[in-house]
Amino acid sequence: MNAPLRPKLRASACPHDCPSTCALEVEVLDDHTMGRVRGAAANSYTAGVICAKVARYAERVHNPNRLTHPMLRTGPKGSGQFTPISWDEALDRTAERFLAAEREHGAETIWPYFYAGTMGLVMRDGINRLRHAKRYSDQYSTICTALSWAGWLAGHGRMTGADPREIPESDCVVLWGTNAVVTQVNVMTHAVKARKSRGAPIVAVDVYDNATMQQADVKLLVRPGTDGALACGVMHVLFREGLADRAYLDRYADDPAGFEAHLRTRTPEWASAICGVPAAEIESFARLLGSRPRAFFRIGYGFARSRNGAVALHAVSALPVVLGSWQHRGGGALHSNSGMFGWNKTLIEGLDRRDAGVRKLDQSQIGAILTGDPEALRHGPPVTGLFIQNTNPMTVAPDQAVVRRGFSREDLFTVVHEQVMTDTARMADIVLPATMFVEHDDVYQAGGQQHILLGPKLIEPPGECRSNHDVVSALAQRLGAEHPAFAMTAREIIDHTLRASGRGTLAQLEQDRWIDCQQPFEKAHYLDGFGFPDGKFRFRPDWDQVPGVPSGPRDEVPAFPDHWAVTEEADAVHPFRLTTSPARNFLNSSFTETPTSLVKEERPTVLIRPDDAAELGVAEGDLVTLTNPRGEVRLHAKLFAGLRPKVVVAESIWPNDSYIDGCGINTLTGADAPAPVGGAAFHDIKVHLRRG
Ligand SMILES: Nc1nc2c(c(=O)[nH]1)N[C@H]1C(S)=C(S)[C@@H](COP(=O)(O)OP(=O)(O)OC[C@H]3O[C@@H](n4cnc5c(=O)[nH]c(N)nc54)[C@H](O)[C@@H]3O)O[C@H]1N2
Ligand SMILES: Nc1nc2c(c(=O)[nH]1)N[C@H]1C(S)=C(S)[C@@H](COP(=O)(O)OP(=O)(O)OC[C@H]3O[C@@H](n4cnc5c(=O)[nH]c(N)nc54)[C@H](O)[C@@H]3O)O[C@H]1N2
Ligand code: SF4
Ligand SMILES: [Mo]
Repeated sequence: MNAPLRPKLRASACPHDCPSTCALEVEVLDDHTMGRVRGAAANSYTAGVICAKVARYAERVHNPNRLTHPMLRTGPKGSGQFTPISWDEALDRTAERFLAAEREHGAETIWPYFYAGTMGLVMRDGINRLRHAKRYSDQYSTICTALSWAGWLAGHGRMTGADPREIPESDCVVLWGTNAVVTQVNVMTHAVKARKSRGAPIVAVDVYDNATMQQADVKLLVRPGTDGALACGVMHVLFREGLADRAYLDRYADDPAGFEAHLRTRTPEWASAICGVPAAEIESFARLLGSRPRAFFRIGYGFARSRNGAVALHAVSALPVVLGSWQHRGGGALHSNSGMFGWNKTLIEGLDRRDAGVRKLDQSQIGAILTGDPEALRHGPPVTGLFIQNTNPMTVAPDQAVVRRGFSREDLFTVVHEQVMTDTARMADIVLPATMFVEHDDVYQAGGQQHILLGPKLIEPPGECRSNHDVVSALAQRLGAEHPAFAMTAREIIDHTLRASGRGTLAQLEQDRWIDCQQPFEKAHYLDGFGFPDGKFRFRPDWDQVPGVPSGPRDEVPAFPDHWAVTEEADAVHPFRLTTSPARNFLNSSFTETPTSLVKEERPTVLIRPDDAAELGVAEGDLVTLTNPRGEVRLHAKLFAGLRPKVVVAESIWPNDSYIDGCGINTLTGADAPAPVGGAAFHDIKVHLRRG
């Protein structure tokens, strides 16, 4: 059991969609007011460190822009004209419209749409209970993890990895395609310990010299979408120079000889021509790894957000296998631990009411779906009712011009349950005010570490805000949806779920603050075998076995790790490649409403190399227009040398009206579903660039 906190400091967990899932200590000033937030020093992963944006969370909770009352649209869609109404009226109107739509088109015409604005299991996933009880259209969640998880599962067969608390025991820490300083700061806490105590170098692989690269000892700057080539070039050298662990491979991999033969033509020169990293740097990185097989690969999401992302992630995740890194404490890899927890979510999600015959619509294709694309609608009825919680698709979803057209449809009835007036809430017919994490009870599970944490209600919400669970339950009652959990409190659901999952009780968790679910070393390091019947890592995966809805021609996916040339390449008209990497002071589109984050991020910008800028006649601070077949975005130039030629980076997702013409960065991203199981290729974009 952990020591009790000082008075006024209460235990909580960060609810945001961040791999760190920090254990928090929140200062409670009175029943309605919170103060500072700190990281829990006693939690072995958080270790007292959290990001600056959550440390100042009071700014978000006590924000004058919070939504506090239900509202009805009075002006045209998107006009922002609303009038306050009562909860009863808001819920009655919603139920009336949804029931009428269901009578006309069938239940699949309603699409509950959600994502991970809160990672609390009850508040995030409870919407699925309403969905299943009503047989509303299902959601295939592709916007974040589909590409990378497919790549990991293809090789490992299980979504777990090495304990990140082993990083300090590592001889080399590789941060591949994750801007950890910005997106999951705790990784750095542990990585820096390895550097201090063992002289372990930190290696960063990214497309620009970001905050993490700037702290790294070895920087590998790649062109976007070419990580498969870099990984293969490195593995070629490992085999060629006898640095591959052949004894380990014979025991733990499916076809090391076939893979070695395949790599024979993947020389550092071949890789360099594709990824832009000089061949000499590829060779020395390979030798560094070969001399330090106790290497920890923290494999991020960023480099998988390309049309070849699943194959690239599989290729990178093959590296610690070739090195035999998994055999060592402090070695191996972590992408996500989300397969570790063994939850029984029947009650939360109403899985006992699920009808597998109901159509599943691709979250990332919300634009095509709302504009009536028959393929995207799986040849079913149009979507005429949307109920949205925890996500802001008008800003974050790809192919924004199409998304906007969809939301503008007069015959679409949209209900958005939100904390603040987002671009999506502005398109709603009814807006409902939501609680924030300190105002409701929930339980959280980490992705980038191994704890289950409790986030209890600490203060009263402002105005008439209600939690997701309360709103889902109130709607269920009016819609005739039946399930025992609609009549339970969030606390009862948490207690029941913990028990059903073999994780104790709510009372116990309340006392202990968190549960460390780390698997034993042998299992976490796959020393008892990878997640396939023969226990072997797959260099040659069977993509048909990877869970998810198939998309694209799977038979065209390369047999072995490789550079798969299906990215959106630059061409004569669009000579630049763009990535839309995350901003330090925002979290996706969250925190774009907090004053300090806004001041720190200043305004939407695009990073351009000085020589590229000079060629275009662009100077620091100039307005530039980025164009591609999907649309046009105008923002300001920032000259930045740490990029490969003809690569530009637009950090952060601002609200759409922060851009000169009101078109946000996702106007440029594509919503086509990459093979093998879909996903969103947010960093795989060709653009034309001009001054003005
Ligand atoms: N401050 C902050 N924190 C966040 C978020 C945020 O928006 N802001 N978002 C949260 C969410 S939802 C998630 S899923 C995680 C994601 O966190 P990460 O795993 O870090 O993934 P990304 O944010 O997509 O991108 C990480 C890095 O990948 C780089 N990248 C892009 N394309 C390529 C490529 O082709 N190759 C290589 N090697 N690198 C590439 C980007 O430039 C960026 O620096 O972070 C979470 N944490
Ligand atoms: N260009 C570009 N686009 C991207 C990305 C990128 O790297 N580049 N990253 C993508 C990724 S990885 C992701 S995960 C998505 C994320 O995109 P979103 O899922 O839309 O995440 P956020 O922008 O943080 O928006 C979450 C919303 O949920 C609301 N919210 C939070 N808690 C609650 C709650 O308890 N109840 C209710 N009702 N609402 C709540 C917040 O106020 C916020 O407006 O964006 C994707 N979009
Ligand atoms: S680092 Fe991530 S989990 Fe930790 S407080 Fe910040 S947003 Fe939350
Ligand atoms: Mo994400």
